[in-house]
Amino acid sequence: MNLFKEKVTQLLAEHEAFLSKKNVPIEEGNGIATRYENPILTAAHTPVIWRYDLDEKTNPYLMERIGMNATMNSGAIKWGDKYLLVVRVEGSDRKSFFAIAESPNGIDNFRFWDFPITMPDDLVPATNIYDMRLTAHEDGWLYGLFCAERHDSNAPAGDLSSATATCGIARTKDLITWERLPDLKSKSQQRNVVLHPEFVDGKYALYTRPQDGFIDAGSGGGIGWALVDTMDGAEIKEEKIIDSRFYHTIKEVKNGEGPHPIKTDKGWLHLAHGVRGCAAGLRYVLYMYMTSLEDPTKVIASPGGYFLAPENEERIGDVSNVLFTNGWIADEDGKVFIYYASSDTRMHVATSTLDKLVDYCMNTPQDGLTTTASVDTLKKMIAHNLEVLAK
Ligand code: BGC
Ligand code: BMA
Repeated sequence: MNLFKEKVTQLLAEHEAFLSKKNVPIEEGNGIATRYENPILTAAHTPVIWRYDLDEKTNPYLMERIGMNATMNSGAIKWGDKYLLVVRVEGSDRKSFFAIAESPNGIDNFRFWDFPITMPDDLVPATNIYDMRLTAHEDGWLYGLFCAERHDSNAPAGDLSSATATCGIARTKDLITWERLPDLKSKSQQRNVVLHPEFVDGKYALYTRPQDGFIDAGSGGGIGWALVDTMDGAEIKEEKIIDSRFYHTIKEVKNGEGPHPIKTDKGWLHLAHGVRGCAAGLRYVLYMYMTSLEDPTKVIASPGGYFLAPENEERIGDVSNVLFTNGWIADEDGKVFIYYASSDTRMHVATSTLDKLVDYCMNTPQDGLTTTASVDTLKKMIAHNLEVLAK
């Protein structure tokens, strides 16, 4: 074997060993969800055949030719007996694209399929697309809703940063061939739009996030809800806020639905992100809530505070102090795999169960919105515990 071939063989073998590493749960925690020792996907997990030209003639120094910067905000679905993520991969050129990574157990051994997703861009081309929410809808299609970002054509000359956010829509039956549908029509900009898995009153139901500008939620009061007649030319005519933002909470500045909610016998279980501002910039944490099975616009449980916030290495990355989620999987046995990204850099998994998460939502005290209310809640718990311990 020549030296180049040897180097390629070694590169592939080292990558394979890296992908095969076992992930182990971190045992200490808060009893609600279990984190794992290693991120499940990083830029280094992207295939060698994406990054290196393996031809000695065109790459004699065996250098990376296409840089990968990050793997983050991934949609998730159980596909047969495999755990699939539609990963937001970001190249070193700052373009995000979707690629599928597959694991046999949901916690390690994630491997990317050879080719990224070819997303048709035939209607109104976008500059960047990201953060896909997957929904296997009862109409038989698997939908992917994502953010389509374009330079704002009304921006003054020289302003190369103003952009618009719109909800892109595509559907597939096999995750390989995607049909692009027209972007969602809405009076406001939209990011974090999610398709509810069931028809409601014979219509498609969307969780929305109206926003005044590209970054600012502004007068958009929180997570919204809209019914549309079709997904092929979907248009929001009426939108109602179902999960509002409040002053001095973890979702003061913005909030957005994560993946679509999971149906339980106690109600729809929701996972979302909440954002607040601070001197260090925006801080993104995850929170949960539940809505009624009879009326999915009615919030029936709203545990106070965050469910997961950035910890340790999760705090640091390209956009630090961010946890973001747009994918989870509930197995038949009730185990839940929560896929979240940290600091727009890497993907992690946390596991729990439907029973625990419903208990968490139903029995965690609500945010009383003031210090006095929080201290009252705390005092009740302490007094009760002292009674219990004295028995
Ligand atoms: C980035 C997103 C981000 C958004 C708002 C986009 O350009 O790609 O990750 O959420 O800006 O900050
Ligand atoms: C956004 C999201 C994510 C990202 C986050 C932090 O608004 O839609 O794409 O993780 O900001 O940059």
